[in-house]
Amino acid sequence: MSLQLWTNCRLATMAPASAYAYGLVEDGALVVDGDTLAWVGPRANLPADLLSRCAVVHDANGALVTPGLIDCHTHLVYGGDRAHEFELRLNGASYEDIARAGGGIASTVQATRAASSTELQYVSGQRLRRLMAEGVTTVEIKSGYGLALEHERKCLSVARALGRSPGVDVRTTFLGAHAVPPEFMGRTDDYVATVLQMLPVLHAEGLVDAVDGFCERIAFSTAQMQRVFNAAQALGLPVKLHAEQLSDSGGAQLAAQYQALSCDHLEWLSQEGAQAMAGAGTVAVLLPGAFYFLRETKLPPIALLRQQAVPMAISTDCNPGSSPCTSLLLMLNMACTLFRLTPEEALAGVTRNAAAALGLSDRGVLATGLRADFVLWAVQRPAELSYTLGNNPRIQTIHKGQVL
Ligand code: DI6
Ligand code: FE
Repeated sequence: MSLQLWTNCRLATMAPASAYAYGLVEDGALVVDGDTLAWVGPRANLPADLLSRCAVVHDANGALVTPGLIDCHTHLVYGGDRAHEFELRLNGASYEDIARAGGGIASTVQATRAASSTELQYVSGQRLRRLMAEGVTTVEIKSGYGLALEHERKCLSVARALGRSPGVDVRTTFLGAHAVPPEFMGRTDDYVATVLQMLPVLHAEGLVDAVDGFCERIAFSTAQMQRVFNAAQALGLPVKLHAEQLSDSGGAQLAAQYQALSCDHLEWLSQEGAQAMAGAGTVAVLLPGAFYFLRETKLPPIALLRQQAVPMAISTDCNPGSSPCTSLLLMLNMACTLFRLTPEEALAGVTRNAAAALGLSDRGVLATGLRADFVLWAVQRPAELSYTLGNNPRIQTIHKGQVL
């Protein structure tokens, strides 16, 4: 079988055990067999028999090559927008005030319910293409703006349909426990019972890869999330949690009891929460776009996460209310400037650790046997990807061995 060779590359492999920052291989080469990396290393070490089987040779001209970027936390399927609430906030209302007054997530639920699949697919596809333009090859998409069976199904089906577009993989997450819809106002436990009914139906239709919830005083309590997690566990589905975003609810400890793939946001994470996450191997997904857009001042406890060796991922949180953002490169910059991550931690956060946050062990690192998802960048140093704002140095994306 014929192979493809990429040569004359600087490889930021992101290999965890490398002696070099970013797992860097100067003057590297990659051999691709179908959709898989058949060999990764210094060009000088490329075995001659492998080289002789390479029918196609791509000269990268010294470009930096990273794993395909992974945006591991998005809500990108939604209708409408929340520009008006942005104005209200600039006139003094808080995000929580607006949510309590029936706006916020509820207003996007109304617009999403009113939108057809075709309309949702069009607007969401545009958002997805903006992420892909910056080298994203895997995206997680949550439901959570339908909040009723037919509308959650519509959103998850749109996410699955987007995942059939060339050049990208989509992982779907059921976020029925995102907010209490208007028809259940004041009856949160009844709505949780409805979530428990929706989950097995949507799972049986092949629409759910993981289950998430919003554990917060304006959303669901730990006791309510426990009911949702029990239902997920019964179906063998992994869980995630929006935890400690606006207050410390102890959501991280609960999620860790269920071996959650990730806890996300975490501005108010406690020492006990971080320890529980470390013990369970749960990834901390940090969302600097939401921190920025809501003008939060409480920083996620980065030193604590480092001390507990909790892996950190970075994501856009693409959503209309708290992070209307479709630039993962901008999130790299904000992770460094706002959260003081190093550029190497930030890049690991959108590659290796983002893969772990989705439970995917076949990508996120450039290594033999893993998926041939990678990006060529016109930069000298990997830190340039975090350093600039509004610059897109992507040259080429390769997804499953196919040049886009
Ligand atoms: N936390 C968030 O930041 C988003 N969802 C969540 O649970 C915000 C969603 C929205 O405001 O529409
Ligand atoms: Fe979110």
